[in-house]
Amino acid sequence: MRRVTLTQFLIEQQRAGRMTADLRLLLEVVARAAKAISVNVSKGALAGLLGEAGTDNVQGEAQKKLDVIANEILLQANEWGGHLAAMASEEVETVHQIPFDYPTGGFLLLFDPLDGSSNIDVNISVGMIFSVLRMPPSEQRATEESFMQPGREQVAAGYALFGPSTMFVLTIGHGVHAFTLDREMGSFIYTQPFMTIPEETREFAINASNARFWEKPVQRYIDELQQGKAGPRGVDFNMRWVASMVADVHRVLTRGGIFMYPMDEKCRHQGGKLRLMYEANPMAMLVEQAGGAASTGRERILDVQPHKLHQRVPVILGSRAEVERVNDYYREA
Ligand code: P6P
Repeated sequence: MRRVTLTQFLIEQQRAGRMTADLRLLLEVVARAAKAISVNVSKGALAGLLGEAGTDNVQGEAQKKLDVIANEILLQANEWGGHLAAMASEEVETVHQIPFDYPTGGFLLLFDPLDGSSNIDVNISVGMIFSVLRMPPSEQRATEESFMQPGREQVAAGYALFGPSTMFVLTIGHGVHAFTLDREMGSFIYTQPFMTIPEETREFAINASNARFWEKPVQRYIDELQQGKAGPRGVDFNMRWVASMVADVHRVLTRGGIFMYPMDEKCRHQGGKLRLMYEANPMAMLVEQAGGAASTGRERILDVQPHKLHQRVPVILGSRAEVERVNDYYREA
């Protein structure tokens, strides 16, 4: 089979009129930054990059050195290209403006530069998540308000998964496509066209230690899964929880399943655990493009109207039949 690189794939998408040259440049630059992050992540202890950076991010979380490095790689890689109006990062409290001596463009880039970073020190897969919005044409200079667009407005979304292999998975609204890094060539090779989530599943992902804090519909749903054959579902289910959203969602995209970080009493005061703009929204676009569904339990994630850059939401995503069952339990509650 002919090896198709990410560059060739993107050029073909542009020739087919599915993207502009600026969006192609943006995705190429993000993918190149993902390779640089992969090099740093894979050095691990050899580079003395593990452990705390001694600083806290806007979430008040202790920043790992690699969080800081990944954030800087993405900011510096994307500043000069002339394709962006501004950027937003989980690691930065406010909008990151393009330096005045660089040209600006029509896209807004949002990212979580290293998600699941608590797993780094124990050598478990971590990832980078990104989302692309259009800069509102009526605005001259990007502000936080420019980013306050529901996820259905995204023009592209994706992630890099730093696991046994490094993968780059993206959608521009025409299916989900996966690429695997060939480290010898330094190219992302097209390995999974049109990823599709199976309708039915036998696998669920949730942090079960929070069970006593979940809302009743989630407690009802998980209880039925755990009853297995003897319960109302009539089949046994399996559970996985990597505690790295990119790894868990990639498994769902690859072999089906449902991923849940629902509202619970511990995170209710924050509106949820996971962030809307650069975790839930990009993953929701990918999952819907792969035939699945993504909900807060009460509404479609891509319809949530954002009010703050770092706001959080409950996340229930994956095999459509399972997400719709959870939605039904919320409606019946
Ligand atoms: P918990 C990682 O910190 C993260 O944001 C997601 O990647 C992951 O799904 C979740 O939090 C894990 O949360 O409570 O299980 O540690």
